[in-house]
Amino acid sequence: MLLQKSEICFYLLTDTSEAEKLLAESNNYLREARPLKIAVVIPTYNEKDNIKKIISAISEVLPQADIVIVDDNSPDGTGIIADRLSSQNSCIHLIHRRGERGLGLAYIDGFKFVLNNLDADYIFEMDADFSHNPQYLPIFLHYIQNYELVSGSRFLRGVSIKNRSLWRNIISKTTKWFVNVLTGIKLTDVTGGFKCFRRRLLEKINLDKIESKGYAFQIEISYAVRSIGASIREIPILFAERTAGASKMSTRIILEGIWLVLKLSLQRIRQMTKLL
Ligand SMILES: Nc1nc2c(ncn2[C@@H]2O[C@H](COP(=O)(O)OP(=O)(O)O)[C@@H](O)[C@H]2O)c(=O)[nH]1
Ligand SMILES: [Mg+2]
Repeated sequence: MLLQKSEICFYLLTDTSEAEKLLAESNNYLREARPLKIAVVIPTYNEKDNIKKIISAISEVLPQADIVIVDDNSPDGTGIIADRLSSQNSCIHLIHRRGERGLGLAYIDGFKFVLNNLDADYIFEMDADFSHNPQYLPIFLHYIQNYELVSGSRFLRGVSIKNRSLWRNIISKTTKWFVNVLTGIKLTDVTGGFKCFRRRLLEKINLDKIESKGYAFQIEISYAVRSIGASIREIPILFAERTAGASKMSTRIILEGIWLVLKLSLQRIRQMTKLL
């Protein structure tokens, strides 16, 4: 896959106008979003300064939403705060994970919980740190009516990331390009974590087969969705770097991502040669 001319133009340009336009538009879909049955799954690790605020912000937009917090026994007491909130509101659910921690492991437990215990038709994944603005939820729900997955993208028509250095954008965009070439996922944001799934799509994915424990989960689930041939719509989102707490990105997480991409590309080559 060669870089197209327009892609080169927009490769590093920060352009938040499309994402901001969508954010403003999202409010128009509030009325159609409110009767829908939805669940929002949020993995947390040391988010004591964000947890209460993010739950309130989601409930303000969509008061009917079930919110599933999947906490990995956070040392800062995030789980204790979430416990208190869930005892006061039956829409807030808390999964206390024990043992090995990881964003991927948390999402798998969260999705299984929703499928087994809640009647949500639309299931979101999003971060606790306000990098994903809950005001976007109605517009995701608008688009999901015609697709099986709606994925928020930071790299659709320019880079819509606030407060991030140029070099991090270079690394992110280059990584995404390689992942797409090697795995054939073909999304502008393969590691994005703001997504809305139709329930039927999540039911079709064999969650027990997903092996990524960390952030590589986002690539692996995107690959699984593509393999099923599900319909995907990407929409531009404004991604703001967190202002409270710290990122949990680590070398181990990056290495797991590289290993996964190599594995998926081999798998893809094997499938392609079988077809010949
Ligand atoms: N349960 C759980 N959540 C995690 C873990 N690592 C990160 N998270 C959560 O995943 C979301 C994204 O993580 P973050 O550190 O902000 O990633 P970044 O935005 O890429 O720097 C946040 O809500 C984190 O609290 C983990 O090991 N376990
Ligand atoms: Mg973050």
